[in-house]
Amino acid sequence: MAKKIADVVVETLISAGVTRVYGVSGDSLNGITDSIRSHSKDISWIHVRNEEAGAFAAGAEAHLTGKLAACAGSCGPGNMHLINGLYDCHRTRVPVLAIAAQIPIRELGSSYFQETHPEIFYRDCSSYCELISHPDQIPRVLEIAIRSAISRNDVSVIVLPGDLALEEAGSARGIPSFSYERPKIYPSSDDLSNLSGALNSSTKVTILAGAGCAGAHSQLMEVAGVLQAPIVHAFRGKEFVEFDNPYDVGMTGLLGFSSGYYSMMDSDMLLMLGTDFPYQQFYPEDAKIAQVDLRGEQIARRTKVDIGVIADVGETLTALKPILKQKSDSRHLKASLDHYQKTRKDLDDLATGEPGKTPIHPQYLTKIINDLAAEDAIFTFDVGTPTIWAARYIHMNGKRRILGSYSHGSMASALPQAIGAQEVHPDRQVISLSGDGGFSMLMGDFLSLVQLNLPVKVVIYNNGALDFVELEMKSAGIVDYGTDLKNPDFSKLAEAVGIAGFRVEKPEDVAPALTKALSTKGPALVDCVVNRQELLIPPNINFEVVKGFTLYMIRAVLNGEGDEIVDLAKTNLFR
Ligand SMILES: Cc1cc2nc3c(=O)[nH]c(=O)nc-3n(C[C@H](O)[C@H](O)[C@H](O)COP(=O)(O)OP(=O)(O)OC[C@H]3O[C@@H](n4cnc5c(N)ncnc54)[C@H](O)[C@@H]3O)c2cc1C
Ligand SMILES: Cc1ncc(C[n+]2csc(CCOP(=O)(O)OP(=O)(O)O)c2C)c(N)n1
Ligand SMILES: [Mg+2]
Repeated sequence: MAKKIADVVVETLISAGVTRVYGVSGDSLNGITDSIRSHSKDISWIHVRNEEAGAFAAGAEAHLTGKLAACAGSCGPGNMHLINGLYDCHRTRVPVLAIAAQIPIRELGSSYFQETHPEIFYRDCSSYCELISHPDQIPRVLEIAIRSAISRNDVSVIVLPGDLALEEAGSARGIPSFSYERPKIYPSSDDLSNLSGALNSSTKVTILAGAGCAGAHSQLMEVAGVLQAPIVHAFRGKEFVEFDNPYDVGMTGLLGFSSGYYSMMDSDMLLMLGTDFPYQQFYPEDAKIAQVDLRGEQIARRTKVDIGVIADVGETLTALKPILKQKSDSRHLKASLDHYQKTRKDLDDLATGEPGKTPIHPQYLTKIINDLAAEDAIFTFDVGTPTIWAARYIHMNGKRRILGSYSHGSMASALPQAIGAQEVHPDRQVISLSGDGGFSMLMGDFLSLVQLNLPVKVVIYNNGALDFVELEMKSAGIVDYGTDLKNPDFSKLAEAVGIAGFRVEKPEDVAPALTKALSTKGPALVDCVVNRQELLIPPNINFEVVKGFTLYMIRAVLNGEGDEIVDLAKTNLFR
């Protein structure tokens, strides 16, 4: 007997190495979920409470493994919930296949109950998105979707009418097999000689290293040594660049370190390696700029580029090293490192907590999390102020991982990404750094920790506000409005759903509560009441400066001090 289309879909997913599909079931998905049930030796249905969480979880899985992950939603509203998570996967460029179930095929075009057109609205957040309208398209269209997701590191969507999924597959094609082997992309000899010539004739080289440096740590250190170049990282590069790095001068950007900013601005040549750091105003205007990226379309996207090299970072650095001249002048490197040390110390000085002295500073909370977390912990962080604290106080060591909604910038990613991370790594410590706004946004999936038996540790930065937005409002010179959060005691909420809960209101309780939470066998939640007004806008950054644009448009670094923002446009280098 011929197989049902749903079975061919599920067997093709298994063949691509997919072991889980995250989603919420529904009539139009019955064929798929039933087939997953009957293939339960090889693949599981991960029942989340909101499809959006499923898409974020699949994205986290793909980020950590580099392999295809999958999520699904039923027709209409069901798959529509996937969209925000899928945008995140698309922007972060991780391979995810989404199955958007569709209403019965013969009803299409009649404004039938729950009718939507996912093949239209998912087009913008995927590189392949097709409606299956004939049994013969399976497995061919699915194979194309999977190959597209894997080779482009992107989202693919198949829109599958529920009735079609139950029909017999018509195609004689067998179940395809897939490979995760990638070609190596080497720089051309002309590009290499241009690049080495420019680097050899520059005296103050700074490297801006991003996520494209994954797997090239040793080559990066060697080349930085030859060039005597400080290394600034873009946030998504943090986990691959920051550790064991004697050239580290921190991150640049609004949430970065002024040392990172100055090191780039004071260079006469900037070497961008595997980065798409998005903020134009943080790039130097006078320096020569070279950019190495696997994808040609990325070159010069953020700043003018003098030398663009389309190649793999690791291969480029390996080929470059023998033709670079060892630099003897290390003044630029030393000045950058000295500045970094000072910035680092200033930030560390803020991460203190004295017994009996409230409020609890979020910096202190994060430092303690960092100190107590496992050597190979996986951290996820919410967009909002937890992003700042994660960037500054969670240290990478080559074994730890850190995930966030880096490019899409969505709230509420931390908990669902933690779900995906814990599914892939059941034995590793997974810690979600959640905002109180972010946590409550997708709070339904807190219940999934119990249902899926996932020992995720959730830490809530409970500042009673959409704090980051307050900061943005103040910087734009408008009165903060609509940012209050009337929160429950989240630890009691945790206890009510069967999760160990700890409430922390005093600095002296931070470490003991975290110690208990981290050693809890199952999931745990720490609700920590932290200071709301940690970052203030100084008088010189006001409406006149920002003119209604976002905080991200100004050339400023949040330094967390009394003056809270370093307005870099007005400050002398290395003052
Ligand atoms: C609230 C908020 C605030 C933020 N503030 C900051 C900030 O202050 N500073 C900051 O840095 N970021 C900040 N970010 C993150 C920022 O938006 C970007 O996502 C981040 O800077 C991008 O990091 P990246 O360049 O390392 O990674 P990506 O954007 O992923 O870029 C990686 C690049 O490397 C290329 N690549 C991949 N593999 C290879 C390879 N093997 N060889 C060559 N090229 C390769 C890719 O094609 C891509 O172009 C913030 C995010 C949020 C949510
Ligand atoms: C889905 C979504 N909605 C709104 C925003 C705008 N936004 C950015 S940060 C933020 C506040 C986050 O609040 P919370 O999670 O409590 O973190 P806090 O900044 O208070 O620490 C908001 C509303 C967003 N980025 N994503
Ligand atoms: Mg908050």
